[in-house]
Amino acid sequence: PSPEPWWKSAVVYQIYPRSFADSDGDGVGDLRGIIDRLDHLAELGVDVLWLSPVYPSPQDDNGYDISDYQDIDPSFGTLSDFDDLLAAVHARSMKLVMDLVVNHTSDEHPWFIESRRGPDSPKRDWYWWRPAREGAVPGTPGAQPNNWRSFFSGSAWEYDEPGDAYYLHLFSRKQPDLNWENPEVRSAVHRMMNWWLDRGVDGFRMDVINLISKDPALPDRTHHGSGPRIHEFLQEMHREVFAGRPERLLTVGEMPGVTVEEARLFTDPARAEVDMVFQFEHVGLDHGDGKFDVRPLNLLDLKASLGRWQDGLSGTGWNSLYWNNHDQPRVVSRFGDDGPGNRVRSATMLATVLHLHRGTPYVYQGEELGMTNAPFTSVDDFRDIESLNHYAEAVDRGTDPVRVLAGLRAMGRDNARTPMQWDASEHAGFTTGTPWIPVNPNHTEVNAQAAYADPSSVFHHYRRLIALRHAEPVVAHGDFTMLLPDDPRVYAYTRRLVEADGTATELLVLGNFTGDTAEVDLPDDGWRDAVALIGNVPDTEPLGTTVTLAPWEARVHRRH
Ligand code: ISL
Repeated sequence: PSPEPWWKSAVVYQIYPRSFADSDGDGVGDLRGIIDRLDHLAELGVDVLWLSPVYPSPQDDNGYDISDYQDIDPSFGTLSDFDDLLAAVHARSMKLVMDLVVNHTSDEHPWFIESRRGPDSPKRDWYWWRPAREGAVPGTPGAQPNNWRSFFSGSAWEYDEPGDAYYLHLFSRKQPDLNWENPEVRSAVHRMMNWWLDRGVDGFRMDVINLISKDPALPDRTHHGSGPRIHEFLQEMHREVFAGRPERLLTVGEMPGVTVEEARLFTDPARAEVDMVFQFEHVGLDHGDGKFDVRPLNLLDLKASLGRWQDGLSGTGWNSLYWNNHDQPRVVSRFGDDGPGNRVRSATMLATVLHLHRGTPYVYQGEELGMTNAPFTSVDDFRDIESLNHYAEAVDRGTDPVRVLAGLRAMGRDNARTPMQWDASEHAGFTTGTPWIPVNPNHTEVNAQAAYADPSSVFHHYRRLIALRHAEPVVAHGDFTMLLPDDPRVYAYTRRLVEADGTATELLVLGNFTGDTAEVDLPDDGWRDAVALIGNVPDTEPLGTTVTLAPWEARVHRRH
């Protein structure tokens, strides 16, 4: 049998370069800043860095609108800085994964500038151009080619007068969608990917990759999802880019709306599509009816959802595990308690419960410090295009601005985008200039320097979790069994691996998702002598058949 791929026992760390570390005082993080902070990541023990986009971009969507795929934006540095970063990462035995944003380009990309010239442009068909609806006056309300809505509010169609046609943009109007039906588009993307891999990068995180295939008839509908040729496109990409390479790379496809049944197909190694996907089910459980509407998380829903993904991909596919990224609110504020009394305890409980699942964990910058949501007070505090567009549209529709703001405060993407909190100094050690978005005032307490000095900090807990994955094969490779699916307070499961010599190793993972003491009955009394491997409460009682968990307590025990 072929050996397990390395990324099954790896932990990935996501860097949002804008907000990580600024080396030149312009208030925006950069590549040199990352190089200066690599010790932090090596100390944490992560195996892979994923960089959010650093390519030239008008920054309409913080770099997810790319105007040149094969260079570095001057605000982040140069290609030679990039090569230095890559060498420094490799010198520490870490890997580097790039963000691949190819559902759309910037409207300032030369491909789109050319395409926009008119119907005779040789690149006209590289994007989705369509006339107004039959009988409608172009450019007037309701004349759009179909009813598709942009993820960033409003119609997904923008009327372009020079060519008297609309172009499709599932995100901002500065992010026109590429037409993957056109084979020239696909081979241009493959060439670009090969260029980065030849440069030495170790894989790609693929932005909204399930959206690249669209039904060419573009029928009216309410949801965007995977189109009819998605599997074909990914298999072709695998052949053209990954198959011929001697080294094993990492690919993870971000796929809004993907179901576990689809994910099983996407991640089945025999189909050669992607190694794993980012699914959205578990981060949608606390959404209300409208965008950014919040409702409290029901733990039973979370267990049912993550448990279904564990079962659904077992034996065939592979899960990615995440609480946070640059699009999601901070998990300690969302599913934990970010007040001073419980912040560390709940952040470490959440980390433990996530990292002990079967799959590859992703840590988003600042998560390892227990960074919290930002105390935004007015709409002027937000920078994110999705948040600003939504606010304008909702208020325009007559929604109470106070209510819209409350939603943004809880769910808005800028919560995750405030600068990394390195120390207690004025701008948290992020920059000597004025940060592009203010640092969270709690950086005076919540920061890396303070965390290093405190053995019970969130940082050291993440470090121990990552070390545990590297040391204990059952963490990466064991089977998963959910326990107590109907307990509304405690998340409980086991992992089990039969080693080559026939001995079985089993882990028991318990996490109290409440601020109250919680008691649970274990399914058997064979955990009595189980070794405590990691936990977030000192001097706990040994396990009996009944366990009493302190508020937000997490523990992991091992037996043979
Ligand atoms: O963010 C969302 C809703 O709040 C998702 O529905 C959406 O699918 C997600 O934003 C997609 O994310 C990726 O592509 C976007 C970019 O803005 C995000 O930052 C990126 O992660 C467009 O490139």
